[in-house]
Amino acid sequence: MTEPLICQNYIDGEWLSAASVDTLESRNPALNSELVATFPRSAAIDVDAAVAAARKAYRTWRLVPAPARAEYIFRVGELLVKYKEELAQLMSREMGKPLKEARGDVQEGIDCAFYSAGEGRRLFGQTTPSEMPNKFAMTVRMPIGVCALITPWNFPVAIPCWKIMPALVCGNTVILKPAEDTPACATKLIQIFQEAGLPKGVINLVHGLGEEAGKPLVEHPDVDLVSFTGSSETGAFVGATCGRTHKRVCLEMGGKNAQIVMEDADLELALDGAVWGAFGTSGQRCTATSRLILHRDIKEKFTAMLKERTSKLRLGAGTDPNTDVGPLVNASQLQRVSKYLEIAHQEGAKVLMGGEIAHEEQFQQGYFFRPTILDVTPQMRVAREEIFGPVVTLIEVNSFEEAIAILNDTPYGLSSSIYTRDINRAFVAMRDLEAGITYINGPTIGAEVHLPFGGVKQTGNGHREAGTAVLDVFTEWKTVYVDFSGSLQRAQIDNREAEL
Ligand code: UN1
Repeated sequence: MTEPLICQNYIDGEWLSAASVDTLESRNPALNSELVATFPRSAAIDVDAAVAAARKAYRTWRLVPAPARAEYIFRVGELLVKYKEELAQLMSREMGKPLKEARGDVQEGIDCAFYSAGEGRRLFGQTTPSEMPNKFAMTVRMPIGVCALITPWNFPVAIPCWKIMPALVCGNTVILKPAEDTPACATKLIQIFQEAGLPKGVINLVHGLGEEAGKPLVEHPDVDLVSFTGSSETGAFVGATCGRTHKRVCLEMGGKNAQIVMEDADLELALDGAVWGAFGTSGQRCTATSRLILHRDIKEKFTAMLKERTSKLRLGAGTDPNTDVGPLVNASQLQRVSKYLEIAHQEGAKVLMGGEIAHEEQFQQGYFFRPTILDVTPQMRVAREEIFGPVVTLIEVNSFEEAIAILNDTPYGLSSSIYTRDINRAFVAMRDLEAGITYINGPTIGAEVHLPFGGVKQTGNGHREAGTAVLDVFTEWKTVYVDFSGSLQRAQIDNREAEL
């Protein structure tokens, strides 16, 4: 067994314990006896130190030319390539996702590094004519300042990279508060930024619990921006706090994503998509397929195909190369999923497969829930609320129009998908599905880093991560006028004098 990692905070270029001597534990969700790491139980006093370091570093970092800032991120990308396997193994042990997916998670970080690094030589603004003679007008992107980045455990490398990399290229300094389930992944990631040679204070790491470390960070008066990915409940607190204190805030929260399968779809293809979308990462993705909206003509056949395929999925530890579906991340997630199954029973949903904790000997030390298929009606809570586990609900519809209406009948709007061979339906779906992302003949998961990522309705607050859209999160526009006429020119007035 590998020795547990002793994680520390990283503040002003130093690895430090928290002010409190208390530490917390990160354990393998497939094998609870295995301690993966211990990490500091930070509090407001540690957050203060990190914010002060980030504030100090901001004064000089914002003046480093953007292409030079970006070169550090390029180096991080190269180091992520070097440490990819090590990080993937650690991730699999720490939060349970199968190795193949863990490698994909790190790869998303690598992609983000090389993409963000290129942005250092773009960060385009606009030039536009002035209405006055001998006057020049342009816009430039300015950094915001000190950014608090609060990240979840389900993509413990990719999501921090999505936030840290563009934030730094844009000239901000950051404090990362990672999820308490994945402190080891966060520590290893920040070590990589350190190895890339980032100046001290530009990137800081504060471990701990949401209540004790996350909350003071969000409330801190010297934090200018908060970027948060996680639950809708915590997001509501973050949004309200930032609203009250006039901080910029980017929120990525819940989803209840659906895949439509029409009667003209390639059913084998739709099946591949459904299984990957519903059970990849044990359904613990914001983008996971939680509802399958099936046309009545194919429902019976498709359900039989789905049951057959799902029954072959191998449940196991993420580190076992034969595993298809790993454990849930912790006991409370297991409890949450079990609770939803109780609700499903009470509401009269039909359990077509799974529906229970896996009790066999080899699963006893982990948080394993069997891949589950529920036949439901659209009003049931399991068809409306985010479960975040390996549970997919089947909803029958009579028409294309009904399929669209049911898909949209949710407060969330992150990802959506339709399988059809009808080009007209595909285009109507692209227009009418209320979601930040729509896939045609592909599953609801699989976002790429150079395109905007985010949701409509209650999934987010109008911002997008990734792509060039993320620059609008991490910069403010500055409008610059240069008057080279040598005299006072009054806009809207002096150029209208002749009209009198
Ligand atoms: C998330 O679950 O928050 O599209 C991120 C996907 C991944 C990212 C998911 N590339 O599923």
